[in-house]
Order: sequence, then C-alpha cells, then structure tokens
Amino acid sequence: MKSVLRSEALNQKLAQWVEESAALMKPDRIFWCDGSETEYKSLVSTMLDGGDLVPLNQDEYPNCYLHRSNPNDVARVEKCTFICTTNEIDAGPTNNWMAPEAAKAKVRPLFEGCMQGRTMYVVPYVMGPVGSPISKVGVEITDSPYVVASMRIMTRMGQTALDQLGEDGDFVPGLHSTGDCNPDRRYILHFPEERLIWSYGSGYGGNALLGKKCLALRIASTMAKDEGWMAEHMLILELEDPTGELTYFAAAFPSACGKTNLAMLISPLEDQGYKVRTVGDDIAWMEIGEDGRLWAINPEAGFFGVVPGTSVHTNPNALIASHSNSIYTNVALCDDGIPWWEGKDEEHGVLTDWLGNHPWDGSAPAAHPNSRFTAPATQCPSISPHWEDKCGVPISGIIFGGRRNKTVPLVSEAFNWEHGTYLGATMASRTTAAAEGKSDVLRFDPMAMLPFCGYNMGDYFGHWLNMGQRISQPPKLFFVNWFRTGDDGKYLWPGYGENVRILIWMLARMRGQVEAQRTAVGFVPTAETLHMEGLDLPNEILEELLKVDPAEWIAELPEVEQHLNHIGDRLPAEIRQQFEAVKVRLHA
Ligand code: OXD
Ligand code: MN
Repeated sequence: MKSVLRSEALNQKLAQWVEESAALMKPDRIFWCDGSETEYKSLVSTMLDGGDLVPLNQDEYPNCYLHRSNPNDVARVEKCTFICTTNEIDAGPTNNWMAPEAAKAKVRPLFEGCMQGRTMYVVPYVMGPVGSPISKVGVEITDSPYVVASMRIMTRMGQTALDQLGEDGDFVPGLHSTGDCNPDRRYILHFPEERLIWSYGSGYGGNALLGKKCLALRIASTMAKDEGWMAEHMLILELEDPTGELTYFAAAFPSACGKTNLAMLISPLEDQGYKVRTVGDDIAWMEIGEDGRLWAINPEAGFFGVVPGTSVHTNPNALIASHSNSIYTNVALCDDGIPWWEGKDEEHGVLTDWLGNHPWDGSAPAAHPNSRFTAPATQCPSISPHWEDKCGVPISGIIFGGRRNKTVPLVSEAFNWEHGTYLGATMASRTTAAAEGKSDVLRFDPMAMLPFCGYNMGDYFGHWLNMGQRISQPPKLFFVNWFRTGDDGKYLWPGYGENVRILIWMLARMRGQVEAQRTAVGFVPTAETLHMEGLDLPNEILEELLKVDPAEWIAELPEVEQHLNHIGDRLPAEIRQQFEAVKVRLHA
C-alpha cells in the first residue's frame, strides 16, 4: 500500500484514524486531498476515463459534468439511516436506532477489505467560513471520486482544513465506502456520543457527502444541544430595505418545498429598494452572540439543489450558479450536451434520459425527480457579501413553513418564542421525492428536522425552549404557507419573487410598524397591511389566503395530538400546554 500524498503537520488523531481505516478497508492507494484546482482536474479526468462522468457541452456549460448514479441509489434512505446511542431513548421515537457496538459489529465486516483495488481518499474539510469560531472540521475517508469532487464544491476542502485543524485540533471522522451499492447492505450510521459517522453502500449525496446531512445536521444537532447552540435545517437570507438596512431571516421547510428558491428569490420590488440576497439554502448553525442576538453561519460552500422545476421563471439565480464548474447528477441530456429536466421550460431535441437510455421514450420522467446540481455558492448572483462573515449574520426572524393546500394562512406570527416552538414542532407537509417512501401524504416534520435530528425529538423541542430562555434578543417566529389552493386546486398565491412581500410584512412587525389580527393560531395580517402594489391579486383571493377557519383547525387537532403523543415521555410540558391553549382558543 502506498500513500500518494502525505500531509505535513499531521494531527495525531487523524494519522491514527487514517491508518486504522486503511488497515480495515485495505485500499491499493491512499490519497490525501489538498483541494487544489490541479487535483480537481485530475479527479475529473479519471472519472471521465472511467465513465463516472460525462462532459456537458463545454461551450455552454464550462467545466460542468453529468454523473449518473446507480439507479437503485438516487435519494436519502431513511430506513437505512441510524442514530446509534447507548440508550435507545436518546435516539427517540423518530429515529432508527442501533446500539453502537451492535451497529459496528454489523457493519464493520462490510468495510473489511472493501477498498481492495481502489483508492482511499482522505478528504479534510471545514464546515463554515474558514477561521470562524462557529466552524467545525470534518474528515471524510471515501473510495468515491464523485464524493471527493462534490465535497470540493460543497465544503472548504483540503489543505485549508488541515491548516484549521492543526496538530491538536479535533474533527468529526466520517468513513464512507460505496461498497457494492447493494440496497440490502446500505447503512448510514451516526454515533453522536462519539461524534463519528459510518456510511456504507450508497454514493448518493445525502448519504455520501458526509459533511452535509450527517455532520452539519445529525451530529451537529447533538453537539449544539450539548454546547448550547443550534444546528438547523434552514436557509439564511438577507433582506435589504430602502434605507439600506440589512435584516436576516432563517427559514425551515421540509425537503423540496422551495427552500433554494426562497433563498435565491429575485425581488420584484428592487426598484423600490427591497433586495434579497442569499447566505445559505439548506443549513444554519446559530449561536448566541455577545449582544444577546442569534448569529448564523451557513456551514456549506455550495448548493446541492433539486434540479427539476428550476427555470428562468422559478429560480434564475440557481441556473446561473450551476452554469459552470458544477456537477449534475441524474439529469437528462440533449444530443448537443445540454442538460435537460422537467420544468426547465426550454425546447429540447432527442434526449438521453437519466438512466442513459437513448432516445428517451417519454414513458417516465427524463430527469430523475430528485436529480441534483452541485454548484459553488460563490457563483450565485444573489450571494450576499456577508455570506462568509466569520461571526455570522444576526437573525431577526425565523420562518417555518410547509406545503398545505388548505387551512394554514399565507403567514402568521407566533405570540412568543414558546408558541413559535410549538408551531415548528407541529409543522406538517406533504412528502416529496427527496426522501424515499410514500409520496404525497401529509406528514409531520418538526422544524423540517424529522430526518435530520440526531437525538430524541422531545429533547430537541426542550433545547429550543431552553434557547428561548437564553436569547435575550430573540428573533420573531413566523409560519408561512405558499401552497394554499382554491376550490379549483390552483395555488392562490403566486409565490417565488412575490414572497418578498411577506418578508416585508415581517420586517414591519419586527419594527412595530403594523397592527395584525390576533387569531387563535397567531397574529395574521389584515389584507391592507400587506405591500401589494404592483401585484394584481383580487382582494377576495387575499382574504382567502389569510383566512383562519377554527373549524378546519379543530378538525386537525386529533392528528396533532397523535403526533405529540408519538414524541413520547420526553415531550416538554410546555409543548403540551401550547397544544391545550390552542385548543381553548379555537373553541372560544
Ligand atoms: C436535501 C434534503 O437534500 O433536505 O437538502 O433532502
Ligand atoms: Mn435539505
């Protein structure tokens, strides 16, 4: 076994772990990634030679490539995802659980010798701006060059991370092998007590790019609870008002509910001075600052966005961000090398579908519904100049939301932090293609963290309540629903860029500039307090969007109660009290 590249200032814990991993997996070579451009080019050329990547049209999409994953490996797999805590109760009723030693005994044999004939890449990376006190170092060991190339886009990868780690620094180790990519031998294991990740048998982003969901959410959520900060499944955006003042929002929506679109929205009110910029589209790490406010960083350096539905109408910024230096996974391809997907709103000739069938016969989607672009954040035209601020950005509003065709108004404001925590804890949406399982059923997804909370969900709600006690200048909490439909099933609200109008209302509420109606479920705007200039929306529609019908809410209470009961004994009493209080208000 020979090492291609060795790092200079070697951290002892890292050296030892790399050695142990190599002894276990027996790779032919060990390659320490430095994150350089030259290294990236050579990885790409190896993948092109091996058929792992297909070049896109290099005139139109410079340095962009298509990767076709194994067709059995196209999404996160919750049934293969485990939280391995000593006591089952610490993983809680919403996670799959295995005892740590049992999990290792089961999966270690799969890792044994799994890299024979392959290269073992050592991928050091930083989650968060380099040098930020909120950032964390991770190291992923993987046998997938696709993972290495993707990690270079999604994180600050290579020598930078080794420098930040130093000789004595700590890091989260993550072991990954695509193995034989057999769905029956696929395990995404998290050991939150040990801060360790093992992922075997999948090459799909969410299962294999260990910095993202595994470290930045599941492991980090546990660290955050233990250390008094927050790791959330939230976008971060910046709203500039006509005076030039910047206000930051963090927002949680279940997967594929338009987080990336909201984070990158183009304000139709730019000429009036309202501009929106992007800080992050998926994950927020938030700490209490010395000023008592909540400060957030985006731990990622790129976007791993859902492609279908992305067009010049829905998200031009995402199209530009992913037009160069990006990797596409499981999209369709035109004969001239231009990528294509459903909802692209562009003509196409003969297509090769995401499975490589040529010509595409139209009997199934040409691009996989969960096909993705992996694009550098710096290429996004709306990226905020503050997106890499080491201290983060101060969050004034936290937004929850779901995909609800009925009942839930366009926007409401929580009465206080506890009530807002209850709103997040009971948020529900329809399932989508980003997670395997049944599509299109209503499921509760507290704070959009159901698949990502690394510990007991009841304790997680408790942590939210504790944070509320400790933040002296807490953000206001809001709930939005862009997806209400009329009797004809059509969306009532235009969404996309027009969502800035809702942010403007939130801003006015933060500044105490507008009154709102106190309803049983929160403060809801009156139609005349929304900034509707330039949007031709009949008043009846707006009234319908803002309507709170107690009968509809009462009808859902049993489902909410069942959801809370499912959380079990660790559900904080305050959440139960919030539920009882809503019930009383609805019946009043
Ligand atoms: C994602 C997800 O990939 O939430 O971001 O599923
Ligand atoms: Mn996500």
